[in-house]
Formats: sequence, C-alpha cells, structure tokens
Amino acid sequence: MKTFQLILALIAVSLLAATAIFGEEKRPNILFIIVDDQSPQDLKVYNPSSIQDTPNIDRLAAEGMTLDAAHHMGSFSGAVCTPSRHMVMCGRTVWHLPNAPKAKDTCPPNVIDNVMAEVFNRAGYDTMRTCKKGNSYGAANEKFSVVHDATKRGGTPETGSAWHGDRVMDYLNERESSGDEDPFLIYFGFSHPHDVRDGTPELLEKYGAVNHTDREVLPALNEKQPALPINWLPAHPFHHGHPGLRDEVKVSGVWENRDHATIRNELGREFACNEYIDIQIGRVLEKLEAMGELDNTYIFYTADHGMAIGRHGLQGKQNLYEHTWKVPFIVKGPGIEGGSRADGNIYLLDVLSTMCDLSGLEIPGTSEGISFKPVLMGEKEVTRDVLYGVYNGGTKPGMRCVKKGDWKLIKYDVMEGEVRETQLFNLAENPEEYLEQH
Ligand SMILES: [Ca+2]
Ligand SMILES: [Ca+2]
Repeated sequence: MKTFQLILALIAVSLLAATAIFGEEKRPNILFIIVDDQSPQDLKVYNPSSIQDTPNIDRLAAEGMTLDAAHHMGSFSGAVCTPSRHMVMCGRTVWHLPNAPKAKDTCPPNVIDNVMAEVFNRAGYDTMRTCKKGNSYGAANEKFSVVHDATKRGGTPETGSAWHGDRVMDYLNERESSGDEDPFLIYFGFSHPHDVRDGTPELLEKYGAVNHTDREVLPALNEKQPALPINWLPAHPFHHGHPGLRDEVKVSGVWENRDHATIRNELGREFACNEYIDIQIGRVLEKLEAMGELDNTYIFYTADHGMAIGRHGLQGKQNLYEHTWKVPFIVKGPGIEGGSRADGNIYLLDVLSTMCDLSGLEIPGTSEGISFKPVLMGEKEVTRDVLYGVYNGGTKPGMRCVKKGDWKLIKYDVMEGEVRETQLFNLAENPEEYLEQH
C-alpha cells in the first residue's frame, strides 16, 4: 500500500513539474558574437598547432558545436565586411542584397522590415547591439533598441575590445537591476582583430609582437611570436586582380612586406587582439552564468570573414582560399551536444533563419537563408551539398569558387583577361591548399 501511495505522489509531483516547465516555457536568449577579420586557422579549435590562447572560445566549443565548413558567400567590393554584414542581418544571398550592384532588380524594398533586430523586436525580444561603426548595414543596425557602436582598435581598455565588452556588461547589469525578464538578443560585435592591430602591452609581450609603425625597418623576430603560417609564400604566384588594394599594400605594420619578421609580428598582433576579445567574452559568459541565463542562451561565435596575413603570399581578405573564405563558427545552447562537430556547409546568411528557428519565430520571407538547426541538433551533417564564393571587388569578372564534397575549384579572370587561372584542390588531401610554389 505504502509503495502504491508513493508512486501516486511521484506521478503528481512529476505532472506539477511538467506544467511548471511547459506553462512558463521561457524563450531562449541569443548572444551573437562576431569579430572583424579572423581566420579560423588562428584558433586552436580549428588548428591544434596554433599557440593562440582563447580559453573562453575553447569553452564555447567544448560546450557546443563547431562547424568545419562555415563560409561567407563573398563580396562585390574591396570592403568585404560590408556585404558580409548585410548577409548576416537580412539572410539574403550576395547578389540579392539591398546594396548589391543590381539591387533594384534583385532585392525587394521591404527587406529592411525583416532584418534581424526588427524580427526579434516584433516577437517581444529586447534587442541590443555593440559593434564597430561603418562598413556595415547601417539601417539594419539602427533597428536594435539599444545601440552602442564605435570603432575601437586601440591597445587600451577604453580604445580597444574592452569597450565593447563594457557595453554588454552595462546592459546585462541594467537588466538585472530592473528585473527585466523578457528574452534578449544581444549582437556582441568587435572592431578587432581588423587592423590596426594594436594589442595591449601585456598581450603583445605574450606573443612577442610590437605595434610596428616604421616602414623603413623590419620588426624584430621574437621566439614568442606565432610561427609562419604553414602555407605562407613570399608572394602570390599571379596577380590577385585588384591593383592598389588597401589590404594588400597599405596595412600599417605590413605594407607590401611578406618577410618572416613582418608576418610573424603581424600574426602576434592579431593573436594579442584575439585574446583580448576572448577575455571580454569570458566576462560576459560569467555574468550570464551568475544571472542564471547561461543555460537558456544560444551563443554564436563567428567572424565576418577570414584573413590571409602571409598565407599564399597574401595579406588581406579579398581571396577565396579557405583561410579567408571560411569563417570560425561555434554555437552553444539548449539541445546542442557539447564538444560536437559537423561540416555544416553553411553561409553566414543562414544565421537569421537559424536564429528564428531556434527561438520559435517565423522565418521572414525575404530571408534566403536555410536554418541549420537540424545540424546543430545532430540530425544532419550538412545544410547544402554545394557552396559558392565570389570576390570581384577589383577587376572584372573577378574570382569565383565552388566546393562540393572534398573538391574545390577556384577560377580567376582578372586584369582585363591577362590573368586567367584555375585551381583545383582536394581538400581532404590538401586542406592547406598548397600550390606548386609551396
Ligand atoms: Ca571584416
Ligand atoms: Ca524588456
């Protein structure tokens, strides 16, 4: 009899608990972290031989899923950031963006009513953003209820990444003191590690780098600096197709130099900036944990595109090699298995649809992105079979690439037909995309 009563009591308690959980059903928060110009190859989670210290990004990977084939679709402008950030905000493919060359024919005017912040505002989310200013989708950025944008690329807390960290910390502190219970979407953007890569003195010291400013001399080599990238070349074997391109010739500290000392120093600066970003992420994770919100928050970590810094003899972001076309992409949150990996085969333009899907919101009709929630939940390995990329911000028609399975093809038709090249890589056998010059 006693056992029977106990069973009844247990059933009653379980039913009550279930009602409590499903009755309230708190919608998930979203923390979207996006850094400016970071190759996945910088990070240990993608490149175990990297000396980059990022314990908080590593923690996100350990508690979430890392995607090995996340890409940005490309750019029709030297300012690769700009289309990339448009794609994130509205979920449209590169030629269908509101700022695309033929936007009048390819993009409906109501896209601005269906950008990330607007969709979440309508659903009753509190929306907040901090990021760099410029080279972005200004009209979409303004839709966040709280906006703190400024370009912070200095080597002090006030002039560097800590400034963005402070804005998110202030916002969370205010929510906490006002007892705000609405779900939130925080767009946590950074201005670094985009050049000028001025690190803090302590972190520069850690990576053996200096904020090099004198064009007339080379920076000193230092054993603490990151090694030369494995696919470094002293020069790209043919013209990349964009004469006078700022990123290839004018970046302070590098200019047109591709020697060991310059590249290792610049990578050291990049690593110092990356770690300073990681420290800011750590502060925010700790705060979310203290507020009891961490487990109900989907946290995305990515970059607007990758970066060469000496790889293949290039310096900038205007190429379609994996170090630059690919982006780091990690997601942690409810239902995602810790320490998991998948190729994913996603674009940054899939982010908006995925955020909606994870939050139970309707995906706006203007978004061409595909939700990769099934990948995150371990139900699928890939979202697409084939991925495409473009860069044609210089001479036309420019570069195109296509990737299917292990194979990737890049075509160059630049410099008024003077450079017509084709590269075919088997990425399983040659993930670094070595050329015959390597
Ligand atoms: Ca960028
Ligand atoms: Ca609120």
